[in-house]
Amino acid sequence: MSTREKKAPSRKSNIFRRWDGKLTTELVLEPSKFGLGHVPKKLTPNGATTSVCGFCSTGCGLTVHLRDGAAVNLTPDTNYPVNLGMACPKGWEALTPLQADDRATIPYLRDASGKLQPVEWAVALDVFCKRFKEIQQAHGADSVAFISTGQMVTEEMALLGALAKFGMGMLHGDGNTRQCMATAVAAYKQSFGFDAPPYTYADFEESDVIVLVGANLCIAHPIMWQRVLRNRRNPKIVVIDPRRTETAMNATHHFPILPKSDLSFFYAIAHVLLRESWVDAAFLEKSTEGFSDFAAHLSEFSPAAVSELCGIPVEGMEELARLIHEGKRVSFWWTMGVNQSHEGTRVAQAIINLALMTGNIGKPGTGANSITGQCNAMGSRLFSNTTGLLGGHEFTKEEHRAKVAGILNIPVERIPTVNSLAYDQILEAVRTGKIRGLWIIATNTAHSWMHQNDAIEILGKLDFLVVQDMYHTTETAQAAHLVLPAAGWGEKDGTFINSERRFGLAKKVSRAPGVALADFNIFKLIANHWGCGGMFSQWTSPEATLQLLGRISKGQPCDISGIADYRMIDNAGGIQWPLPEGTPLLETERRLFSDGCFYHPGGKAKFIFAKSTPPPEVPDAAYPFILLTGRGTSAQWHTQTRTAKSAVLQQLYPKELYIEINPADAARLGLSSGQKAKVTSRRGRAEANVVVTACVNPGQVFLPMHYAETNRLTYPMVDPYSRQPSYKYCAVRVQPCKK
Ligand SMILES: Nc1nc2c(c(=O)[nH]1)N[C@H]1C(S)=C(S)[C@@H](COP(=O)(O)OP(=O)(O)OC[C@H]3O[C@@H](n4cnc5c(=O)[nH]c(N)nc54)[C@H](O)[C@@H]3O)O[C@H]1N2
Ligand SMILES: Nc1nc2c(c(=O)[nH]1)N[C@H]1C(S)=C(S)[C@@H](COP(=O)(O)OP(=O)(O)OC[C@H]3O[C@@H](n4cnc5c(=O)[nH]c(N)nc54)[C@H](O)[C@@H]3O)O[C@H]1N2
Ligand code: SF4
Ligand SMILES: [Mo]
Repeated sequence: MSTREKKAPSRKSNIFRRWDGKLTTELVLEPSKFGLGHVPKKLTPNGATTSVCGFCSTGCGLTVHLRDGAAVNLTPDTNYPVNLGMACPKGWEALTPLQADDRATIPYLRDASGKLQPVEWAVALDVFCKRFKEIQQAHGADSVAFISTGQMVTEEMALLGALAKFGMGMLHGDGNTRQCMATAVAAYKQSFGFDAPPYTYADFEESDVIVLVGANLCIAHPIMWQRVLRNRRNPKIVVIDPRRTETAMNATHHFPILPKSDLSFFYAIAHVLLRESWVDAAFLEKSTEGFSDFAAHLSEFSPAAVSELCGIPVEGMEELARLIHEGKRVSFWWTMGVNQSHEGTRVAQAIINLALMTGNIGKPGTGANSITGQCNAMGSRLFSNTTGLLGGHEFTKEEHRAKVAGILNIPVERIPTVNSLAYDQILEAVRTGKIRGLWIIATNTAHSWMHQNDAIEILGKLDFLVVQDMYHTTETAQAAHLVLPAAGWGEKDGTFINSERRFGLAKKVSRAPGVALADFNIFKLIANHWGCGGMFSQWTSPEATLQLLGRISKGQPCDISGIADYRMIDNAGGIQWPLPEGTPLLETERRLFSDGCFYHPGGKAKFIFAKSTPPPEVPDAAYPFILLTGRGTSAQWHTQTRTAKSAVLQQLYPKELYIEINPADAARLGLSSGQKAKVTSRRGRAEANVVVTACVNPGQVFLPMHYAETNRLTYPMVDPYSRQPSYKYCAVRVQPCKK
């Protein structure tokens, strides 16, 4: 290279038209000089780098356009195998929430008068360690616990879990993934022997019959829905959802099942398949066990016997069974309509059973497929050290503890031998005074937990509550004694694992405001301050951490020891687990179980089933409606700490809480659209704007979860196997508000 070439400016200007039509100038930069992150930025010719979205579990690839090394805007990545150039409104607007005025830019400590006051990091770290240590000394190591998230990068959640449990001696830590994916985890573990969603997104395109259960893809996973639309096989699209959702409107078949009647409904479908001998006997024999018991269980679930309970005519159930039989490739997908239920684990397994008995698994366009929620719910399930030991291991297995301790080079006694309490049990232990210190990271309990008034009261009992968040204004941060300011998506490096088990790389493309730090760095600082920093000497960077996790995962179903480094993930367009060391990465899309072998000893999947039980609170004369809750629009994310900060997104959703109610009910109550209604449950009340719509059936109403009021009403109950809350069923009363 000549001197002239070397000195030639490394920038080139270009004019780009943004998605909103505005023109913008992009500059091509040398990433090593101006790059903000530790990751070498894969430069595209126009001065941009790649990343993956930090909202939902679809895990879309984004092209982030840079100026002076920092993000100026973004566009969907046209080469990424997940989204193929598409993104939903949240993805397009992902950079905007980083600029919000209420970012936590410095730690805050509650002063004697009860006000949160800004303090230096040194003070925050001192108080953090002193208060938690005092509590542990007075009440035992397990009197302090943590609640983590599915929204940090894998490396951060792993470091948090290791620091809290191995370093600080906590026994109990759970995550908001409990609210979301715990049911799928429990169902897969019991049925397949490991928590393993088997599919790849290509299965949406390769199915003849796509069965969506309690999943509103058009709103919650819009880009997965785009993958459905790319299906060229003219598929039957079946939606099983009490509401006529946007997805149901676009389906070929909609079964508006009565809420929480799924278990009997799916047993009836299985009953018909068995009655007609529409089963895959060879697959049952080779790859499953327990089918004959299941077959006996099905005898009482004829369509006629359950039709009334499910609100679906006999012919409807017969038709669905026929569709499943006639479809060469049938895929079953479920989301929160199933997971959030008092008997969700068994419902998920009823769906799994349908795939098993018809041999619809391990082949293109098939599968019993749980769709995840948050960008890194899968990371939380396998690598957060909360419900399971790092890398899909078990705390209760001596050989697992020894293996992990050996690789981490820590004394094996530092690893707890018992499982954590679940989220609801941690809160219960706070209520009874057993847990007195709580560290909440990247979740907004005071808004998103069920029976909110009670949850807030419980948080108020804590001797010391630390909240680590991007914003100091969240409902939970407002209840904290100490707020630690965290960098968010786009301000740090690391990996997310999407719904189809794909590791994607998120990069630092923007500086965190003030003295906010990446969660990874906060955890490292705390480790040093606590006095256990030496245990984490191998955890030098997020990338080194992923390599460490790769070594830990060796030999597990989620083995990722073949992922060499971040560059490999970036260049490959993401990498699905498993990828054991030495395995060549030949394809961009892979599914599990193509050999018909599952993870139980013996390799067989199990048929698991149970009697159905009614939910604990059902409508009565005083509270005559069933309250359903869920996602409202594709522009709103959960408790709205991020999406409420974008003026563009604000145009796309109603500002205030609204309630959807059927025209017949509205007429009876004298309610019309635009009016305000009072919604009351035995636990709380809310005011909502009335939306009269036939999309909800008579006797049911729907409230979106994005408004804080909704969870004042919800009933505190969990599935017994997964301990996941059942957010989608309780009894409420609806009345016009007095003018
Ligand atoms: N825009 C947007 N997208 C998101 C999110 C977001 O906040 N905003 N969150 C992400 C997360 S974390 C998650 S977990 C997913 C959730 O994604 P989804 O589960 O698709 O969303 P929900 O609206 O919670 O629930 C889905 C449907 O379940 C139905 N349902 C309720 N009760 C029952 C029942 O008893 N049986 C059946 N069969 N269906 C029932 C509801 O009517 C609802 O339409 O979305 C992810 N994507
Ligand atoms: N009624 C009802 N309630 C529900 C549901 C429902 O369907 N109905 N769905 C449930 C489900 S599936 C879910 S997943 C939960 C979600 O519930 P939450 O997890 O409470 O919701 P989020 O608003 O996503 O909260 C994430 C928090 O993390 C912060 N954050 C984001 N990125 C980072 C980061 O990198 N570092 C740090 N430290 N903080 C960060 C955000 O500012 C925000 O405060 O809600 C559950 N609640
Ligand atoms: S679909 Fe999910 S991952 Fe894709 S852009 Fe939207 S929020 Fe991000
Ligand atoms: Mo979720």
